[in-house]
Amino acid sequence: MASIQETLTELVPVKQAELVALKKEHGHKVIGDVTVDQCIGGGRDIKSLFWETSLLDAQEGIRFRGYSIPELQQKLPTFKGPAGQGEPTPEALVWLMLTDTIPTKAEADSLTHELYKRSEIPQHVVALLKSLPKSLHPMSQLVVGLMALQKDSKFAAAYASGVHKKEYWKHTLEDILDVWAKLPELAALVFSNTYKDGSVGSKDPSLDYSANFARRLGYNKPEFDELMRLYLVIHSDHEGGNASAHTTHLVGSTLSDPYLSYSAGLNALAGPLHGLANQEVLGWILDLQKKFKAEGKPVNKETITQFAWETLKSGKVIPGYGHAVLRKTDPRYTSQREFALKYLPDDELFKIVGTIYEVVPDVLTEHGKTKNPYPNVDSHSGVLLWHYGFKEFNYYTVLFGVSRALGALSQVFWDRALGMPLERPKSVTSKWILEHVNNS
Ligand code: FCX
Repeated sequence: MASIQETLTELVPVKQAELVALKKEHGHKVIGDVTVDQCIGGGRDIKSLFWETSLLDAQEGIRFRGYSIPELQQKLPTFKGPAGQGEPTPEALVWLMLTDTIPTKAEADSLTHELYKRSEIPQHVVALLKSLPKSLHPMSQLVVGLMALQKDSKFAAAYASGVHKKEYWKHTLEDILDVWAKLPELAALVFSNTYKDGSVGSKDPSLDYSANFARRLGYNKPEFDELMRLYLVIHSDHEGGNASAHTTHLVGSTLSDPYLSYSAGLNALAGPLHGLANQEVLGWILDLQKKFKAEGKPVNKETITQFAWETLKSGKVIPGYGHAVLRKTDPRYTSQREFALKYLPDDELFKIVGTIYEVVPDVLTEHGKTKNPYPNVDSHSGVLLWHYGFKEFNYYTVLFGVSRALGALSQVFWDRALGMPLERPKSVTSKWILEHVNNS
């Protein structure tokens, strides 16, 4: 069986030739126009990014290399065996995102092994993380840890020694495998530094990436391992325009190595309109519960509606709802709901999430601003973690950060393998726009 490195060594020249042919044959053709609204409106829908690992449809949601989430659940190998014996593993998804091919169980397992081998964290990084104040947000701690690991970047070392540009992708792949392997370790250290005594649970070479991450965090239940697999799979990639993926790609285009590029992506993920929304959702639900308990009222459709309007009238967003591109319920929300129906149908917070779903789309529609009144991925993830006793919700975005590395860096691999150039779109001033529209 070929390793991931051997498989990619065969594939890279094929994909390079395909891109050369695409440019030669179709390079001059038009795929979109840009309006003034789009230019001053965050670039929505402008087709100007190249992203191979996944594609988002506004109505249907995300597809990874052409496969929807339910299709991944039917086709990708699981921890126990072939597809269908539980949730797919993130290692299997990574194989698919990198190679454009569904892996066999043996191929996915070889990647598990490869990552396990690389997972050790140097002592200077452990000491650095332990020196950080517990009050520093876990996302900031994660970025500090990843930046400190950059000392060992194989790409940066190869570049400094004058390696030929045709070889960049090999050293990039080395770094990417190292970052994927070490991120859960870093994340577990951040967790322990923030909430426990600084020590982490032990890992086990017979387990997969997700179960080992769960053990490091202190969780031993196979059902929680399944949740971790689902979580790491569905948060991994959402095409290229979202802020964390785009930032990683942009910074990588300067030939910053994968440590530097993904640290930048994590900083984007840490914003409340992006990944931080998952902690905001939990906070919103707990505030709602607390308020109505204090007032002696039940949490039901009426009180949730009242709370939603209070949020909107105080000039805040309802976290976990709306999306820049999606225009329907996020399939990542649906897959988490299905998990909850299977494993925790009677959970109190899960029921509240269900009731929120029954009323908030109508509230947002009546409010009349948001283009998409439906829930996104962040509106469900917190209650699943909470159910298993994972209540440190300021930490939730770190889990998102471990997952998003899988997609964003799979694309960085192809960026270097395909020789993608420095990203540098054109900006214009308001004066330029006025002159342009008046003269056309
Ligand atoms: N609650 C209240 N108002 C909302 C809203 C929400 N959930 N979603 C959108 N709006 C508002 C916007 O704030 C904007 O108001 P403005 O005109 O006063 O600036 C208006 O509706 C139009 O926004 P819209 O075009 O629909 O959405 P955007 O593309 O500008 O923004 C996000 C998309 C996701 C940022 C927006 O829906 C939001 O703030 N949602 C809540 C935060 C959240 O859940 N983020 C996570 C998103 C995602 F899943 C992820 O990255 O993790």
